[in-house]
Amino acid sequence: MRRLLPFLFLLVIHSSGAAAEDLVVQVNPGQPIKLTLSDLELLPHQTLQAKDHNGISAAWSGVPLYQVLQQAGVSFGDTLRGAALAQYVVISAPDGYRVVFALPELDPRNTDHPVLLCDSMNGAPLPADIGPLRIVTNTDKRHFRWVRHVTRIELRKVE
Ligand SMILES: Nc1nc2c(c(=O)[nH]1)N[C@H]1C(S)=C(S)[C@@H](COP(=O)(O)O)O[C@H]1N2
Ligand SMILES: [Mo]
Repeated sequence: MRRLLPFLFLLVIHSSGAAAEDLVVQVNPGQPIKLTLSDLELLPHQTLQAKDHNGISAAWSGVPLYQVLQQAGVSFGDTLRGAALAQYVVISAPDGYRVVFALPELDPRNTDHPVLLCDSMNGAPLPADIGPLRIVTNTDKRHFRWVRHVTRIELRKVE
């Protein structure tokens, strides 16, 4: 136990310092940026009514993904054409689950259905089994892109 103690101590320091609720946004090439839940709270939110995998309808509120990406320097609008259309966003969670959205799917000039990085449901923070951040969208009939526990958002280019 005496040998273990320093490791346990480090573990505690690590988990408090690393801030599990941090979201990393990586736009390649470039330095990743970190957004805390409070950073996200300050960004513009939208709310949509959507049924979850169990068929239960709720008001999901969050930051549209394109606005999260804008924070990391990605521009939408007239520049989203040509080669820029071959970009995609990888959303990851700590359980290894990953899904992809093509950049044009997120462009508000292209679609009326936002993909939200949700931080609340029915006016309350997301429960621990799905949050603190979850993707919610009405674009899909299936729920496979409703990623729970989102910790990483990465923009990549098709090579
Ligand atoms: N992190 C993570 N998110 C995930 C999954 C997963 O395995 N890991 N499964 C997806 C699939 S396939 C479905 S159908 C829904 C299930 O949503 P629920 O948690 O509300 O039942 O979550 C999606 N989000
Ligand atoms: Mo699923």
